[in-house]
Amino acid sequence: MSLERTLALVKPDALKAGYTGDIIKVIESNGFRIIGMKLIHLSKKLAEGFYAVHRERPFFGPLTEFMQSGPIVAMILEREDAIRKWREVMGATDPLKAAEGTLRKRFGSSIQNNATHGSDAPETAAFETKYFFSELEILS
Ligand code: FUP
Repeated sequence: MSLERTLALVKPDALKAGYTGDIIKVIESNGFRIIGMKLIHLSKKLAEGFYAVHRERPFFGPLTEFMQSGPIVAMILEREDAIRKWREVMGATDPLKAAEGTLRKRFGSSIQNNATHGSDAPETAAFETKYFFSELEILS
């Protein structure tokens, strides 16, 4: 299987609580190569653009408000099967339903404040990595 890329975010709740280091440790120990990384504080508009697919959902307003409530860390992760593997490491969207030992179980506190983000398909990974990174910010 060839190398694949996915977008990972440390969301505002996890960064504020000081979990960034623990999350990066888990990323590295699971064989991902971090090929892009930055600290950003999203505006409401940028948070809305990122989650545009959820525009019609009832949680869109609170979710985008949360995503602009504080800084985040954005990363591009590379490994074989990166998209599926990163979602496995994160666990289910709702921390209450996430498996023991997963990041969302360990560091998330609600379905909205769930500590991390990961792309869910190759098309979304392509959109999301471009949303945060230009070519010259990505290691080859
Ligand atoms: P995931 O791919 O696991 O991040 O989950 P979704 O794409 O379904 O949802 C994206 C984000 O919307 C979640 F990370 C958190 C938020 N969300 C809510 O706030 N409430 C919900 O009921 C569902 C999702």
